[in-house]
Amino acid sequence: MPETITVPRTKPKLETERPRLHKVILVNDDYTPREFVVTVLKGEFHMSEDQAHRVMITAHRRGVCVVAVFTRDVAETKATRATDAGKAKGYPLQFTTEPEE
Ligand code: TYC
Repeated sequence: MPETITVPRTKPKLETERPRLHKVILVNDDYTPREFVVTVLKGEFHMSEDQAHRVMITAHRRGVCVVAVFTRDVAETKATRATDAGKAKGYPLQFTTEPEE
C-alpha cells in the first residue's frame, strides 16, 4: 500500500494575537445622584475621587464616558456589577460594554 503523506496547508502563526479589548461605558441618566455614581466608580474601578468625578461629569455633560478598557470577560463582569449596584438602590444607572476598534 502506498504511503499517505500529509502536507500542512496553513502557515503556522508566528505571533500570538492579543485579545481584543472592550470598553466599559458609563451612561448618563436624570435620576442617579452624582455622588452615588462617583462612589460606584471608586469602588468598582479603583478610581480616585478626582478621576471618578471627572468621568461622572463627562457622562453627565456628554451623555456617555469611557470608564476603562479590559478583556471582554472583565469588562462585562465590571459593567454588570456596577449596574447592579445602582439597581440595588433603585437607580437606573447603566454601564455598557463595546469592543475597541
Ligand atoms: N445626571 C445625573 C444627575 O444630574 C448624574 C449622573 C451622572 C448620572 C452620570 C449618571 O452616568 C451618570 N443627578
